Amino acid sequence: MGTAGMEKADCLKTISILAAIIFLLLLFDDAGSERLFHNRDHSDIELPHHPQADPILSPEEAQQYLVKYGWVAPVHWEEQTYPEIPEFDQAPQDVSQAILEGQSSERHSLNTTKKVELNPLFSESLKKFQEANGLNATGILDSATKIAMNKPRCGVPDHKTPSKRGKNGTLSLIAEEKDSQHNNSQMERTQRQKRSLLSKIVEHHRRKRDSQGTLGNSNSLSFSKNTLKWRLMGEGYSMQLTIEQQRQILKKAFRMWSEVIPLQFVEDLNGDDVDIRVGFGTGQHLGCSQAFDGEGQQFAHAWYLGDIHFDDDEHFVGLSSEHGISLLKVAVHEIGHALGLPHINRLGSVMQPNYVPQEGKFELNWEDRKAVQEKYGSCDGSFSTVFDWVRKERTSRGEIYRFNTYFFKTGWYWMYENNGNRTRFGDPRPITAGWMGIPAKGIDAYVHVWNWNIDAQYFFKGAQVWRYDPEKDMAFTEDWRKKKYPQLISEAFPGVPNPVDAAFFDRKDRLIYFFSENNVTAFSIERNKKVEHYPKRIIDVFPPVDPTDHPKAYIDAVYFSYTHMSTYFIKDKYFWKVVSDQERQANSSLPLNGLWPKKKINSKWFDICDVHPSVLSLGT
Ligand SMILES: [Ca+2]
Ligand SMILES: [Ca+2]
Ligand SMILES: [Zn+2]
Ligand SMILES: [Zn+2]
Repeated sequence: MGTAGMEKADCLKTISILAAIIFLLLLFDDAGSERLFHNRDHSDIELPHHPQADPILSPEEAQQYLVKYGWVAPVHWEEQTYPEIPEFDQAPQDVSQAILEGQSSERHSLNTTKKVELNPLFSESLKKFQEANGLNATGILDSATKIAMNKPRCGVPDHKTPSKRGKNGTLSLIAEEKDSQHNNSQMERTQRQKRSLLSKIVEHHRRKRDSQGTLGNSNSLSFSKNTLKWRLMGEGYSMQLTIEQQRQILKKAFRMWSEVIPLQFVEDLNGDDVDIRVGFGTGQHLGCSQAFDGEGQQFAHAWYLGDIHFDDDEHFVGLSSEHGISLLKVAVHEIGHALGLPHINRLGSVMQPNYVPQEGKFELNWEDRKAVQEKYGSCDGSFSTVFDWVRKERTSRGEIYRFNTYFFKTGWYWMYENNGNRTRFGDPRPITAGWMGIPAKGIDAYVHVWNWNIDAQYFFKGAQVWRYDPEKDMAFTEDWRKKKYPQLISEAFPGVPNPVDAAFFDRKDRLIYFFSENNVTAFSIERNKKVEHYPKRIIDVFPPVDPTDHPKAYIDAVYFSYTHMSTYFIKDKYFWKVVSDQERQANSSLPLNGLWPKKKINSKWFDICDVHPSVLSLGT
């Protein structure tokens, strides 16, 4: 058969297939087209529904931007929680006008005519903006500056007057409420004239709501509590993600802050005393004084200890998506404002005013942590067991040892990354999630016996001891010597009293030291028996350098740190470092095994924070 014949055959085949398709389409007329329609992803028809933010192109528009975000003069942002709601549904131009009211008369006149005169400060404030954004500080509105101004950004001004709320970073709204009643006069005076009836109603409701939450129950419901309640408001759901997704992302965002400060957040679905209200909206939204601007530019805004709003004209995406704006990242940023943080113009900070797409895992960086800890302090907990977990790793260059420090407390544990001086993101986790076969909570002590011929890890609780198998990453039920676990401490370590408060293996004298109440018992691994003349008083074996400063009894944990090459005694929120050999060589008057005066645990190990039990399982 020639090529012509082939073509003819193919052609006939195609025609018959087409005919069959047409027949099928006719047959399933309605159902077919319906199905086709529903299978589309709708992205082409959904996009035009979102009004677009007006681009900033002219010097007048640039000036409005600079005024709005506080580059001309700091903005009284917190004081405008619910100020004047425009009676006409006007959008962003109105905002800068509202901001300018009560300020200098020349600036007040800016927006009264359509053609805006440029403020003499325009060029100066533009320079500041350019400098902060890493641009040439020319004071001229060039294209690079326009691009910077049109980037997605947070609606909270970059420069605002300091908030009067929550002095010293303590969340005391009772004090604040009282304070604002006394101190209200000045703020009230400036705001009174411009307050419309509608805004008065909103304000009234807010005050009522606040007083129910804080004053209503006298002192018991103060904001000085360390658990804050938040809610995704029913009238403010996003149209883009499922409600479940929205709540999960918000939970995770709140949890990220609670991992670094002694504050916990809990979602409250129906109580009256919610502290932080979260909602999505477009344009004029949720009774808010600040209108959103359509798709682009402003994506959200928030108030200190108040509300958080997201612009639902933005394309928000969930946890795993690469396109659009990550709701998690924006939520973490806005919660930062709700906690009182300003913008931080540093690469890597979550408090940068502009949205930076996320590459890889997203965490609070050092600046974010330090900034929020300046307000709320650092976490200082006590721990039941602390140890370095050393594991062997086979690499192409041979065997190496890696270690991290673990802090156990009740049923939770944190892994501490000594290199970064911080806990792992997503901690604490339940003990059961990381350590198989040992008790789920209340571990008394851990010992790593590590010698030229022994390498064994033990966990202690009550009268029993578990041996852990690092190869299988679970507790032995029977080790290679056919010993069954858990064992009684009295059988595994004859002569050692139980329960133990703490224990550690000293690699120099190859003895395990077991601590119980005010006594310590040394145990020889090689001879498998208690060292003679023990137990002794802890204070005699580990004497204080300063006689007035010693933990004496009921030690929480003792551990040797490979990072610091030192042994530490830990009790309550303090640690005592054991005098090292080098220190004794330099100063012979120091006692052998002496304990230096105590220091706070959180002065050496940072950000070991509790999170609320309701979000414990969210850790990744
Ligand atoms: Ca927007
Ligand atoms: Ca302990
Ligand atoms: Zn912001
Ligand atoms: Zn709003």
